Amino acid sequence: MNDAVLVTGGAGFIGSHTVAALRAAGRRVVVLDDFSTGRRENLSEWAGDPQVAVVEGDVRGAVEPALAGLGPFAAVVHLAAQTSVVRSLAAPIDDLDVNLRATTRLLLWAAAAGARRFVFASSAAVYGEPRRVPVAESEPTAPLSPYGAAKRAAELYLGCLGPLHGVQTVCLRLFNVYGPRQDPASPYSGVVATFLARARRGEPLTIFGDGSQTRDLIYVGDVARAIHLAVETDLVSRTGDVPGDMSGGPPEPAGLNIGTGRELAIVDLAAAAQRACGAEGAGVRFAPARAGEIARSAALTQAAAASLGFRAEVELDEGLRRTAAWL
Ligand code: UD2
Repeated sequence: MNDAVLVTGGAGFIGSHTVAALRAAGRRVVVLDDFSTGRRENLSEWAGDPQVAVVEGDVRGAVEPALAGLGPFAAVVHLAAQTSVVRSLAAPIDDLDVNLRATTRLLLWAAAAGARRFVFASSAAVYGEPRRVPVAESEPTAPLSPYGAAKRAAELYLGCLGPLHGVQTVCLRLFNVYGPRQDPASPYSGVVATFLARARRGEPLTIFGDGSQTRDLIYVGDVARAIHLAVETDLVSRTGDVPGDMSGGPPEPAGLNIGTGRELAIVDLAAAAQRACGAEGAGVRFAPARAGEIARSAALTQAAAASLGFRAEVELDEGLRRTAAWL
C-alpha cells in the first residue's frame, strides 16, 4: 500500500482533486507537473505531507532522472495534457507531441518502473458527433479535432503496449468536467467556469448558437473518485474482460465513459449558473455558433458502473454552488 501513485498534471484542475482522492484513501502520491497551467497553490493542502512529493518536470522530457528514487510505483495516473480542442486545431503537432507521444513514452517508463496500472484521461472528444445520445463505448469513434484523434490514438497505443508490458491500462473518456480550480480566466476554460465568473459579476452570459446544444457536465470531485476507483479496481478479474467491452466478444481496447448520463442544454445551464449566483436578471446574449461544435453529448454510464462501481453523485445545482463558492 506504500507504493506510490504517480499523478502527471497533479497540480492542475483535475489533478489536484485526484491527489485529494488518493490521499484520502491513504495512498502515497508523487506529482509530476511542469506548472505551465498547474499551480503550486492547488497543492498547498499537502505542503507538509511526507506522503506527497512534488516534482517539476515535463512529460515530453526524460522523466527517469526526475522520478529516480521516488518509487516504487504501483500505478500511474496520466493527466498532463494539451487540453484544448481549439488549440489542437491551430497547433496539431504540439498536441500530438504531448497527447500521443508523451503518453506512449510514459507508458513505457511505467512498465520499466514496475507499475501495474496506467490510468489515462481520454475524452468524449473521441466520439466526435455521436450517432446516438447517450453514447455507448461500443459506438464508432470519429473525432473531429486533432485533440480527439490523439486521445483515441493514445487509447489504441496503450491497448497494444499495455498487455505486451504487463501494465493494465484504463482509459477514462471524460465528458465535460467542471468545478473548483478550473481557471475562469483562460480562453480555453470550460463553459461552467466562464458562466459562473460572469454571473458573479452580474454580467450577461454569452451563448454560442441557439443554446440547444447539449453536454454532460460532471463535477470534478466525481471524476477524481472515478480515477481513484480505476487505480484500485482489478478490472480484468471483475469483468472477465478489458474495460469498455461489455459484449463478451474478443477483448478490444476501449475507454470507459465518465459522465453523469444527464444531457443538459446550454440555455438551461445558463439559467442554472445565474440561479447559483443570484444573477437571474443579468440576461443572456446570443453569438454565432463556434466552428466544429458538436450538437449533442451525453454518456451512457453502465460500463463504468459495472466495471468500476462508479456513479456520479454530485447534482448540478450542488456542483455549481460549490464552484461559485470557490470563485
Ligand atoms: C469539451 C472539452 C474538451 C473536449 C470536448 C469533447 C472543456 C473546457 N473542453 O469541449 O476538452 O473534451 O468537450 O467534446 O471541458 N459555450 C457557450 N458560451 C460560453 C462558453 C461555451 O455557449 O461562454 C458553449 C459552447 O459553445 C459549447 C458548450 O458551451 O456548446 C460547452 O463548451 P466548452 O468549451 O465548455 O466545452 P466543449 O464541449 O466545447
